[in-house]
Amino acid sequence: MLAFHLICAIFLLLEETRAWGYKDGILHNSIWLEQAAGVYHRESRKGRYQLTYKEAKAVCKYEGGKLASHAQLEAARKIGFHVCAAGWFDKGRVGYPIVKSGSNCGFGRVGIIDYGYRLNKSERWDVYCYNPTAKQCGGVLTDQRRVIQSPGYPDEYEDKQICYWHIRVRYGQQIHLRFLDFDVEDDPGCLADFLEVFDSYDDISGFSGRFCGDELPEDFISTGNVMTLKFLSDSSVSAGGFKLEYVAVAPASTMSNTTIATNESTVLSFDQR
Ligand SMILES: *[C@@H]1O[C@H](CO)[C@@H](O)[C@H](O)[C@H]1NC(C)=O
Ligand SMILES: *[C@@H]1O[C@H](CO)[C@@H](O)[C@H](O)[C@H]1NC(C)=O
Ligand SMILES: *[C@@H]1O[C@H](CO)[C@@H](O)[C@H](O)[C@H]1NC(C)=O
Ligand SMILES: [Ca+2]
Repeated sequence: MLAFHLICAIFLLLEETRAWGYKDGILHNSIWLEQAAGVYHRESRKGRYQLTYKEAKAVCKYEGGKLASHAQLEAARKIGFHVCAAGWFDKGRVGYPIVKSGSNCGFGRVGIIDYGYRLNKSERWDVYCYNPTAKQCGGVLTDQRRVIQSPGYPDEYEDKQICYWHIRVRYGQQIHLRFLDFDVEDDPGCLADFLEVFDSYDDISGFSGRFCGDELPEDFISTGNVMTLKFLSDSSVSAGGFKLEYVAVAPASTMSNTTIATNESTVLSFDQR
């Protein structure tokens, strides 16, 4: 009976995975590190659904937090924490918080989609941690203009950081990224520490570059209204970090082949928050 339930759960999960896609102009799938009320979502550095219960606990503990409780997850959900990826939370349970009902995530329901107590703690999922004092590292950014910097900047970043910034501007706009300062541990393949840019709302598609060293990367303009930045640092050797800025631009300004300079006149002045 248990095996049957497990097979059903896996089947539904696969169904959901297939159903992820564009809706209302943005990609609705996993949103890493969206943080609300001290609750945040982490996946393994190896990728999605790679953490056993023990590893999940270690991930939260490493950052000074602990597994989120059902009540903490629900409190975060009530203020908009919406993540379409199942993760471990307190007491060996697995689930995820859904705010907007949709057939592509949460089986049309809202609330904590709860897979319940898992007998097999070797199953691999993501994790939901609780740490009200966690430092800002990544997030979902919807402002028209925003400065993004490595954790702790202008101080050196710490080892073992993993940050995702998901940028989403208005439908029809594009995102113009400009680097202001850049210093990340240098190695030939950028295998140690790196910043990656994805022309997409996740880090699965749209890979557009991996950067390390101290050379300022060139400007980047997204094709759509979403972009993802991913920063990883390994377990040794830090550096000064980075600072960059993005600006939402009207598509017309990117139609020529020449790189546009960031110019106030291309910035749409509405929707400033
Ligand atoms: C527990 O889950 C893991 C990972 O899915 C699997 O390899 C293992 O066979 C499962 N163990 C039992 C007893 O079902
Ligand atoms: C723009 O760039 C593309 C690819 O780099 C090139 O094929 C095309 O000729 C360029 N167009 C103009 C107007 O320069
Ligand atoms: C921005 O663009 C406008 C019109 O193209 C131009 O007049 C202005 O000098 C530019 N400003 C900067 C700071 O480049
Ligand atoms: Ca390093």
